[in-house]
Amino acid sequence: MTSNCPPLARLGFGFRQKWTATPRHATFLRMLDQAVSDTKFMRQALALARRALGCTSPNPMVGAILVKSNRILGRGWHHRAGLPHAEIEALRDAAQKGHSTRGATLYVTLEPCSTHGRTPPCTDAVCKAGIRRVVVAATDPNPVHAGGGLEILRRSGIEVATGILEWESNQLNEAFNHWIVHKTPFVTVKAAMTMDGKIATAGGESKWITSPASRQFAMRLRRAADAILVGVNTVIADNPSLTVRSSDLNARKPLGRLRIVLDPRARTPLNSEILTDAFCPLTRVIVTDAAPRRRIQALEDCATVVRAPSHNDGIDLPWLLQHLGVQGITNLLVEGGGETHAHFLNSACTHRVAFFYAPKIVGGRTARRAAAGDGARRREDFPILKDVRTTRVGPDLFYTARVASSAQQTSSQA
Ligand code: AOF
Ligand code: ZN
Repeated sequence: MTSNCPPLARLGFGFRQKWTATPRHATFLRMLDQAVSDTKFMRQALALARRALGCTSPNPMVGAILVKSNRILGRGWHHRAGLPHAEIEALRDAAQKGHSTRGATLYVTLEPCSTHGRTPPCTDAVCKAGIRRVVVAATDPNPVHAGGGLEILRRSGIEVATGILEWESNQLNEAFNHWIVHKTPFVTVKAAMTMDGKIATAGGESKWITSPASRQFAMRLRRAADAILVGVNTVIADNPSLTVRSSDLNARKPLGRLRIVLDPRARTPLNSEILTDAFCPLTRVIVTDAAPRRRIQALEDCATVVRAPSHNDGIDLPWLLQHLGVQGITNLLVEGGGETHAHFLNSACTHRVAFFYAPKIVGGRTARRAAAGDGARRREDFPILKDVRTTRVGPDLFYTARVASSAQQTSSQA
């Protein structure tokens, strides 16, 4: 076989000379060619999945593409829980365009479902459509599927390949993947701070530490979240609206998200944004037995009040996470202040941190810190971060990492 080694050429290697391949080389080239096009189409399927960012909860974001002879027949993505899954959307798209899917390859970012949920099993539709090959990025961690869909497809004679851009797919559905197994939300602690870890000046000024670019970037975190949580001191100090606003939404209205205030003694001011704006039906104030009854009654006129068990004068966070998980909250964004961050970080209730660092230094003893509280007393007690990623956002640094648990657990695992 004489060729220009097309897969390598597509990867950007410029082979000018003709190349004579043995049969083994030819097989290797075919495999390489397939790996390159699998990655290319899966990347496109992931881009489709991302279109529904913040819309599919408690379902995952999933994209699908149907391909025959290197030509795309149909595209689809899961728009919202209760609506058809990505594979069904792609099959419909192909049918609408008059394409036969017999013998086609399906690229899908998550293993096709195999049981009846809000919608029928996708494995049935894939088999009926005469698909020859299914390429999957990640298996579905949902215990009712978890590899079962792949097994059904294989038993029906369909060739199945898995693990193409698996990390990217798992990253996209990090919150769903946690919630579907643990039934509690995936918790991200987000803070915008100076290089010395201050979220406000000594005078309490917090607007604006980070750049407009970072604040826009942070809106994507809000958009991906099902609920945004703050402590009552943040409501008193900053009067935030906790809505999703975006420059690409331009003239469009802000989007509402569930807004949660940790307020053991029911101190949320009745004239605060979150109790008076158009989204107040989305506000939940979490109180404990320490809250005066009259304050609770006043809050109940504006929002939903949830009575939670207390722990060390605060809210029992594991209880709260279970309460939210039952309600289908898969992705919780904790946005301040320092005491609330510390509470989440020190009670092993945080899975990811998302920290924005502005190139500024406030200094001083009284400026508000990103993680306040008493701090860890022993080396074994502080949370350790792993899988660190950093990105420049305008003049700022965006730092995100998974919480690996406490130092003690991490060293004993090592
Ligand atoms: C797929 N493709 O696009 C999605 C899947 O209640 P249902 O019927 O919508 O099923 C929800 C479950 O299906 C969800 O928990 C997850 O395991 C899977 N999501 N599967 O084949 C899709 N969104
Ligand atoms: Zn499905």
